Amino acid sequence: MSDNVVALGTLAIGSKESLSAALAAGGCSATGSATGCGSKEKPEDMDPATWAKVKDHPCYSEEAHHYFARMHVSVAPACNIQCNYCNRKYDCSNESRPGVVSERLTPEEAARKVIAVANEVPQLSVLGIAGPGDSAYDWLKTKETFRLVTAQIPDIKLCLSSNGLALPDHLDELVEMNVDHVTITINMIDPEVGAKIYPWIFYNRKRIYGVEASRILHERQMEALDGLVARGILVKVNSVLIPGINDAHLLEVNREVKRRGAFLHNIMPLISAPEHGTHFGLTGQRGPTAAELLAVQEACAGGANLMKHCRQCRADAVGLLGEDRGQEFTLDLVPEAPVYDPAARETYRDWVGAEREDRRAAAEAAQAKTEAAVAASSPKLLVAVTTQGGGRINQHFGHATEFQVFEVDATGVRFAFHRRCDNYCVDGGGADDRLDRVIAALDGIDTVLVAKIGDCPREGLASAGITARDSWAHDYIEPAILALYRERMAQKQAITA
Ligand code: CLF
Ligand code: SF4
Repeated sequence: MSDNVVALGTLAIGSKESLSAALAAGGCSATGSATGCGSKEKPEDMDPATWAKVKDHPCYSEEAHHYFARMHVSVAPACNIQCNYCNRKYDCSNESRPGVVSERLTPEEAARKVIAVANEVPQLSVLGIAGPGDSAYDWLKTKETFRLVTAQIPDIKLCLSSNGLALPDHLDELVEMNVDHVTITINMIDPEVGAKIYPWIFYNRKRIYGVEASRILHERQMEALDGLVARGILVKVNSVLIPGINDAHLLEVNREVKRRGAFLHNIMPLISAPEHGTHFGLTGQRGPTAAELLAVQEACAGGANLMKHCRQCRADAVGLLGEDRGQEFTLDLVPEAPVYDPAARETYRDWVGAEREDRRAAAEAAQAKTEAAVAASSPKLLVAVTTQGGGRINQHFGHATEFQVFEVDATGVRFAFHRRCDNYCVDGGGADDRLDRVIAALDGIDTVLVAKIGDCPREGLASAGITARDSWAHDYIEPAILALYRERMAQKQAITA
């Protein structure tokens, strides 16, 4: 196994007590990337049927992605459209960052891999097909993969991502297959805008170009969205934000998909570089800055619910969002004929149920305390945390390759965004150039909460105006941030008094 593994992903499944202890401990023995985010969806926020569908899905519930993992199997290489941000040699940009998939799988190979992962990764709750082409166009492979897997792991959630063109042909089959979650990538509702993103589509055995191609794509996407919503399937809409092409237009997309019943809207930044070999990469079309992405997301407030914890996964990603354990489960590493053993996943689920309740209760108590102590008009703070899952501050500063950033004010704690960077600590020691990059990644952040940090990086951060604290090491994220907030507001009050 790779050593670049989130500790949560490598929990040995023993008793519930040992799981709690392992998660709370975190610490030096654990290396790798952080995951998690801070949604406050609760059972009472939605109807029971919807809650049952989202509560264990790491993409549809921000809270769930502290606890649950997805895996993608790359069984669908064929695609029926051309996006200017894709060159087909790479993962589907619908659901992944550019990077070739390690291997393309047959449905039988995919099922073998899923069973092997389910035996090793108790957090696994979702099987997704997100390319590297289009899952609805390469339908027979998608369908056969789902059939083979659910025959052995009936409780796994099935999820697919598509450009939408072929989706209307499979709506009833999706219901029959118990697919609860479908993502459609919708970058436009105006074909004139679409013509700048899609040079052609392949539809009804013909290649169609220009505005006409985008008009058909748009109509099929809307037909798919309406048909899925009518059948009770949760639809997430992914939109790639392309500066100068659809940035302002995405507000209209957001309003339209909300009107039609999309459950979530995920506005993702275009990833574009000449070395990707895409049309946009080669013609200098840039992706948005973090501020531009945030501005579009903020402009969409009040429209369709926004997903902010997307990690733009590879089409063969395995693990919690933000981690990539795919290389641990290549075909040459998994058993020839694994037999599924449900024990680990069942034990894990029982434990997570209790842990989530505990965390929610702690967050609610901390919120009540904050409202009693802090004026409603108190300013907002941005606080970063290092976490390796479980909703806790359980990662050392030097190991973090990602910071979860939360905004906090008197009304509560909300996940805001994540920032990636290289981990500061390499081979047991810190690296100055890496600290500079971490400081750049933490630009605008008031305080970073960590499980542990050395004097050197603490001082380096302080000189850049960022406070590092390990006072809430291994605690739940929300109560810790609220405790910090109360402390800071009390200090502020003392200064002004
Ligand atoms: Fe995969 Fe997509 Fe299903 Fe999730 S990913 S098919 S909905 S199981 Fe998730 Fe990855 Fe973002 Fe996609 S973080 S790229 S939204
Ligand atoms: Fe590439 Fe996906 Fe677009 Fe097809 S739908 S061209 S695979 S990004």
